[in-house]
Amino acid sequence: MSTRSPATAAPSNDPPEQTRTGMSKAALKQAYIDNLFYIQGRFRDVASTYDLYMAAAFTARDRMLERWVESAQVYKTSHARTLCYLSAEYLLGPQLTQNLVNLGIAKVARAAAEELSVDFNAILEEEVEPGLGSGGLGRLAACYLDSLATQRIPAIGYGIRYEFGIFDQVIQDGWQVERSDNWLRNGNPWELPRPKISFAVRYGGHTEQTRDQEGRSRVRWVPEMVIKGVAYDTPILGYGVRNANLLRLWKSEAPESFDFQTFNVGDYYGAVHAKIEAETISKVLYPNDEPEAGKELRLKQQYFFVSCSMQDMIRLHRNTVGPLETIHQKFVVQLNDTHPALAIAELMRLLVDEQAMTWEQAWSITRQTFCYTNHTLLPEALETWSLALFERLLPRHLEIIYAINQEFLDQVRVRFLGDEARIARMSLIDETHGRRIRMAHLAVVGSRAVNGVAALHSKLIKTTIFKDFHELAPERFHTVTNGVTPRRFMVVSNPRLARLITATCGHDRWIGDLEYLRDLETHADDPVLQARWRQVKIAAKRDLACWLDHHTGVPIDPEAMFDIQAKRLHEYKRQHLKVLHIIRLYQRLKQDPSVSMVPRAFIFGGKAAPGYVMAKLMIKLINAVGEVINRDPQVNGYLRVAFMPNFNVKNGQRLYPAADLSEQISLAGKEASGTGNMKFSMNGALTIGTDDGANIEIREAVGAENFFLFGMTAEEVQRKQAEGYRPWALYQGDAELKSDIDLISSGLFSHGDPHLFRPLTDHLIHADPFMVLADYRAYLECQERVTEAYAQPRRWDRMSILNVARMGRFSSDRAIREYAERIWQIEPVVLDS
Ligand code: F58
Repeated sequence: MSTRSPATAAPSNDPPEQTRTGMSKAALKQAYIDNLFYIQGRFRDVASTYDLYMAAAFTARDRMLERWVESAQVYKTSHARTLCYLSAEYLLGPQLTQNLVNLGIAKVARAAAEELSVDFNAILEEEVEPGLGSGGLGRLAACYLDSLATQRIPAIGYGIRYEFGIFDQVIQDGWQVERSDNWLRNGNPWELPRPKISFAVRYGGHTEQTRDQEGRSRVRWVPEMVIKGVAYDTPILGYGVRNANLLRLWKSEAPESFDFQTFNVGDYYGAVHAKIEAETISKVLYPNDEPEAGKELRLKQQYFFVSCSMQDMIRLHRNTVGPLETIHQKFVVQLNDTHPALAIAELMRLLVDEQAMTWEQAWSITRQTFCYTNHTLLPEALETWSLALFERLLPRHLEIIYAINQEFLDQVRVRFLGDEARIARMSLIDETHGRRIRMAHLAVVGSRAVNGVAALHSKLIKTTIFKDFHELAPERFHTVTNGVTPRRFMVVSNPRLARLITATCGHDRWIGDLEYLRDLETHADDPVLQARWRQVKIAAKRDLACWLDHHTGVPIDPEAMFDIQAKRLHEYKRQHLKVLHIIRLYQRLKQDPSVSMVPRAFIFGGKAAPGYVMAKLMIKLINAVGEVINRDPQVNGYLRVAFMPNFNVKNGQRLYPAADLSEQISLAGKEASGTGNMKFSMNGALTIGTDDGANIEIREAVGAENFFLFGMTAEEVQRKQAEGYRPWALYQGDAELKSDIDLISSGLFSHGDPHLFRPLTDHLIHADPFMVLADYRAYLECQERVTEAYAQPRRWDRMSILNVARMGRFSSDRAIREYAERIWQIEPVVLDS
């Protein structure tokens, strides 16, 4: 391409009005060159990879906008009932391929780019992902956006446009080091700023009692600080439909008036400070899954985005339907965990204080509007806010919460006469840990539906953290097992497998309706399919091995079994149980070098919260064990250990297709659902897992004979803990276990330093809150069964094919249909094509 005129890039037979958004290869080529010229200001021959990426993104976006505008119009004129999904996190991952797939032009766009001598894989590598989430919860929100559009449910996702998303993880000397994620530095082609859609958000100050013109008593909030939230919109396409929904993220800014006011009285530095303070609110995502301790900025963030979102919802309702009394008929608000639960108090404030509605009517509307999903049972992860902090930042909301609480506890009193202990347990205010607001209780009391994210989890919330609430109103409790989108986690991340499935089934209907994967079942024993299945897997393993070699320097044989654990680092997820298994195999080989073993590559990925010392030590341990094993010629023909740095959506997409074995080994009762378990299984990995979260349902779906189950059940865990768990006795009673732990303490993995891993080994031996030692033996035995199965390739292939064939239930499309029918009562809106 040496042309100097962007308009002559390719002869086109399309009518002129089609070339801007046409889908033919010629139209795409023309659009690509036009976008390169008119948006990036570049000719093809001087364009950088980044310019080429941006041109490709804008070419896709132009085509998305057409569907988006059409959807907005149809939703508006049909007065469609709409879902507002409130989530503090959206872990979107790279957008380009996903959008091309959902536009139905992935193949032709690649061909068009290649005809322009663009290396498509290189531009995909150039893409920076919006890491606006830290783990499963944020990624679930992104999967649900995809499925909401695909299921034609009118929806708006509301959240925060963090300037810095989840940190980038680099590994230095085996330790995690955090680097800030400046994902916006080169611009974001997928978003549209909406400077005119902005709302004031207030903080601090005090409240005053006043009277309105009719003499009714009212509350006026006199804030100390006012900032502005500005909307940034990202279109979200459905697959196989024309529907497109909206992700609206709020950025915090200083309102000009505020800024100038201070400036005019001569306080220049004060004005600048106020501006910085305002902008700080949407600056950075909190990566912690550690206990919250007075994180003022985080509370500010939560209020910031729910206030903007509730104000926007009211504005939209006014623009379309009208009377506020019907807002709960137009909108349902789904709270993704408790982080947006303040929306309940904020809607009350807006309706009562600003719209002059009576408390009773406002409460009735609010109670019919919200639904709440719980994602954790871990007591330390349940959000609470200190009353003092809350009062200082949100004095009016505290009054509202008190009023809600009083009314609620009065009901409880009447229902359970004299049961004061119950009142204390159910109160929105925890008086036992220095007066704190229990956000989960606010979410339950203010919602008409509460759900857990897997069957076991939903059962457990009803018998533990929400037992009293369940006794009060059992009909409000539901379960919706999580799901993941097969577009991203199969079609985008594993195109080879997607092609093989389509060829085998004779159709690609499975992409839009994952139950069609069942068509694979009858082929599970077909040797031809099995051979191809194996080729697809080995090709993905080769890709991953190459990437890992390049990024970690650990060479891995693609013929080895790829045994992968990729998820946030946390003691309850028990990466250290996996490490003990590796050490056992290592010791076995060292003691008897003639022992024959199926070669395994142990691959880990995951970030630790920056303040979670034990999780960071676990990363160091994995790398330290890897260092010793990988360079020991006596064992490294059989064992390799690699830690993939910076596990995020993009890197996850390299792992799922390449896994033979998926490690889902949390202590039973602790993992609410898990979604990585689904992603691995959909890509043909077999699972070794505990009786926990969605593992249980995956096992039921794929068949017990196609799943490696081990360890205690949640009930056994509870029983053992009640009886008094003594890890020390287990350590003393199992010679192999003792020698594995002792090897860590010996300093072998720490250049002779016996102290480095002491906090970890001591904690295991003396406390072991997640019962690693109790499941150790069962885990090793189960791994023996894995080895045995892997040594029989045809059996393994059959199991792998059946796993994929039976994963239909774990599509996020199914989950969204369940929410829409059972919880939201929202009908799909079909757009004519
Ligand atoms: C996860 N929670 C659950 N929280 O642990 C997992 O079992 C479940 O599959 C998933 O939600 C989706 O339901 C989770 O990812 C967070 O990331 C929080 C974000 C905010 C800070 C505290 C952790």
